[in-house]
Amino acid sequence: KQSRILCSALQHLVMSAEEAAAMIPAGANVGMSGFTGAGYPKAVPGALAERIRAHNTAGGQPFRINVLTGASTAPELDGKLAEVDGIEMRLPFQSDPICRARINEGTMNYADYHLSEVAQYAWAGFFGKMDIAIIEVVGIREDGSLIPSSSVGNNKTWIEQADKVILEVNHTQSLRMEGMHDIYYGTALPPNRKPIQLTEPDQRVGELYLRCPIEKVIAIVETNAPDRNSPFKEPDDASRRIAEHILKFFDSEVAKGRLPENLLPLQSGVGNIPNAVLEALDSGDYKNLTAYTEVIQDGMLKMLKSGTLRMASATAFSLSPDGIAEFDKDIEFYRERIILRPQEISNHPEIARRLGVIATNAMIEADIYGNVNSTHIMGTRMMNGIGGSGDFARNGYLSIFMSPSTAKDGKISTIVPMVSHVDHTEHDVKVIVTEQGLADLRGLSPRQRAKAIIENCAHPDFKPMLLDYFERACASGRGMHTPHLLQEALSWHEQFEQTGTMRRE
Ligand code: 0RQ
Repeated sequence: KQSRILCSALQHLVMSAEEAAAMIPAGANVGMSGFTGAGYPKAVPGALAERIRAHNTAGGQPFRINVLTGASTAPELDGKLAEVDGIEMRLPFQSDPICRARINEGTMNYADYHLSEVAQYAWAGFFGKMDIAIIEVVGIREDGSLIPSSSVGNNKTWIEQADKVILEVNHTQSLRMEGMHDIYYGTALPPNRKPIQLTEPDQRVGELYLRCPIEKVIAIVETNAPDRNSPFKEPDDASRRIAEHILKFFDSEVAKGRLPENLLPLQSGVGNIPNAVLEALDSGDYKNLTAYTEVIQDGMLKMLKSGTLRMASATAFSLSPDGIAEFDKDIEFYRERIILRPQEISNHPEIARRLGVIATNAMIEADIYGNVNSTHIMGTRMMNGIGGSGDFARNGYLSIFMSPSTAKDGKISTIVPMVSHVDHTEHDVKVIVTEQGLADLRGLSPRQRAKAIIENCAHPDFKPMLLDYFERACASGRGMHTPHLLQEALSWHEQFEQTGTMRRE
């Protein structure tokens, strides 16, 4: 096995995951690497979970830590720590089923933040002192600097803020990723903040490696495990139709001269619908597109290979097993075309606004006025989190939200009178798309938006109910800017909770 720990001053710190986990005290604030199942520590969190389990079985004060990451991780991290009830506070994003259950049963605190904002809040001390950073890397260089792994996330900030650093050197991650990263060291808190000189998506403004003071490192654990990677489903009919509506919309925006022929930098959320949109773009005539996004999915690799996409900037990969195999096979090709940055830069409002990003994200539900819920099932139960969707929706040039028009076998309408939770307000949402059609909300008043959304996006089974609600709300004559029947506005959700369906037979 080739040594990946070239810094001689650090070599004596190699130890087992159990020995490293023993250095993490109860109550610690722990900043971990990891973003959408990429580049998270694979061994120490599990060893820590075992230690917590043993401690809690023996009784006494419960052993819990606060877990801060880039975004979602994997069963080896979130799953294992949540299973032993080892997490007091989790932020800023998760998608793990056990974590989700803990959050929704009220035994884990969860703070759901815009992903671009986490680093500055950490510097400002909003989360308390950072005790330990646990960071997966590909290798440690002679001078102690670190070759980042398959995600950058908040790693720069965690290393800077933490008193102590535990490194996981993962031999499964390819050393040939060296050179893909761009770690920007120019950020500061107000009033010392300066413009970020990034005016094109493919510009480099930072350094190839993570700086890490040698004296902070307390342990190094060598691992050999792949990133979590779930296979993509083939796009279903609804996703395909959503993608077709979006493509037609792009074509018409280009024809009207409102978008350039190679569009504007794309941000694409994770999941099957955003992936279907990428596939549709790839099968169309577009060439030389760019992406300024958070996550590189399989669809983007294919687009880079076909030339549809010229380059992609992100903070992490989120690939299927096939996607990883393809990436490994041809890293030299992808290294020329992909830049991985800290999430404060990949999701930076200043840059999303300057570049004019086209944001395409999935949603849980939208209301007739264009407010969007991305996070809460029936207004109370956390699904994943807002992630980066707000960073891009608020600041992008176009913000597009997408969902099938119904959920749960048609029992739920995803277009409702009033959203049961708001993540993206009517002021941030420009376009809503379902398999039924696309509503372009730009330049419309709330009542005009309601007509466009009901007409174009609602499922035919729910359209008459929505029209009836809207017409009666207008007839009430109370507030004609955004007419509502307040007693009834959330009655669809309430009925679902009571009966298991929003339908009225
Ligand atoms: O339930 O899991 O029980 O089958 O919600 O829905 O349709 O499979 O869609 O996986 O793409 O997730 C918005 C959650 C969509 C995701 C959301 C139920 C549905 C299913 C999942 P089951 P689908 P997806 C970039 C940007 C916020 C973060 C973001 C998300 C489950 O896209 O987390 O955008 N977005 N980040 O049945 C009740 C409804 C429902 C519903 C769907 N109206 N009511 N249940 N479901 N609509 C990435 C990062 O930020 C890192």
